[in-house]
Amino acid sequence: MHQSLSLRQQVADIVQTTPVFDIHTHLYDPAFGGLLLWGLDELLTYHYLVAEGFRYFDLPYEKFWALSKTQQADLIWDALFIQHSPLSEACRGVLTVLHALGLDVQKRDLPVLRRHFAKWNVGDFTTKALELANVRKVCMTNSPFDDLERPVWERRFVRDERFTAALRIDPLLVDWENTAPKLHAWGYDVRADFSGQTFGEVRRFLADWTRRIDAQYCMVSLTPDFAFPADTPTARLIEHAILPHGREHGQAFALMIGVQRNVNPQLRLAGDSVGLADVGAVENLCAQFPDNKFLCTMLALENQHGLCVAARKFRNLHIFGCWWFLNNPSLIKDITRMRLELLGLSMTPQHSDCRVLDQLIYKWSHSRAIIGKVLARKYDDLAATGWVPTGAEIERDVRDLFGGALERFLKG
Ligand code: RAT
Ligand code: ZN
Repeated sequence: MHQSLSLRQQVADIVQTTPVFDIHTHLYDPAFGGLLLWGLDELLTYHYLVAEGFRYFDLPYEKFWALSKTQQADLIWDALFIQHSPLSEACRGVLTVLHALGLDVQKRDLPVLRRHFAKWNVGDFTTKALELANVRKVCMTNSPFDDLERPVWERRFVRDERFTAALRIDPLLVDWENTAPKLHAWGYDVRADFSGQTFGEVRRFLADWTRRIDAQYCMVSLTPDFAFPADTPTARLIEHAILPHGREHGQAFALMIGVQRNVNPQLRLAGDSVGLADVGAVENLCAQFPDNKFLCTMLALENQHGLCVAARKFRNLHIFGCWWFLNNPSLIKDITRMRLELLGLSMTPQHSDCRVLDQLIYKWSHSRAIIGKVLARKYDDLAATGWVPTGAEIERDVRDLFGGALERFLKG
């Protein structure tokens, strides 16, 4: 019993002190200026909280959107923190951040809390957030189709090495009709009907952007009805452009599957929902293209077991994260335990999906606590057989879970 208690403490300590590579976020290198969101009003207007706020607000959607960010934050604070206790995971996250920054949340004094943030500059705050979260590196989500982001890449800038890039290509795969003319305007000889040099030219576009941003992987989010093989522009582009590009550049393709976009457009960014996807599509990709590497996360809880089983069948598949509506303690616990039981350490249990820098602090503090407990139980089970892990073995394993296994997968 005594040994088991100290083993648990040892695992908890190692999980706390091992730095993380956060493999999917919506944060930006500070060189992107205003695109890197941070501070209290951004925290309060996170789209997870906007969705929760509207459960209580008694005002039309347009009225909310017409308000300034500060006014929106005021409304959310009042509805979700003052009028009701902030029990949801996204609400609790705001409090974890404030507490970690040494602020007194007990007074429930929003103006005082705001004044604290006014003292920071973005450079120092970036370092502070990364330190408090114990994150060594974050991967951004970088879209050449984003009109605010693209010019920054085109101008070029000195990279902050704590921020790596991922090439995000949703419009290319899910809106070919409107994207083909854009590529054409940018000098790529593509045709809407895929004739001529279209696939080669899409590959040239992918190669140009891979080089320009030094993309660690190429990524897309897809609806639950994603099918492969299929006679759709999405499937054709994947087969004839994305995957040949991936093989040529040794670049993995990350699929985030199961988001139903805009089920309530009036909620804007907060208006997406979830649907059950077909794990078979991912298995088909892995089987048909063994020389490609795939990363995958799925949004529906009901898909998690099937996805684990798929990863057991295909070593070119690395599964990651408890994405979005799954990023809740109860679900992280169950999903992580199941993944350890089915896949051992050959997966990445969590990414943060942060949109606001400060969120790194809570997302990793909350996830670390759960992953640590789940892992400690697993080592306890081993210890009961007489196989007691050494400190070095636990450190090695946690490094793998916190980005090391993924880095090896991407390089391999
Ligand atoms: O989690 C989120 O913030 C979502 O809005 C999405 O950005 C999702 O993570 C995605 O990458 O599509
Ligand atoms: Zn995301």
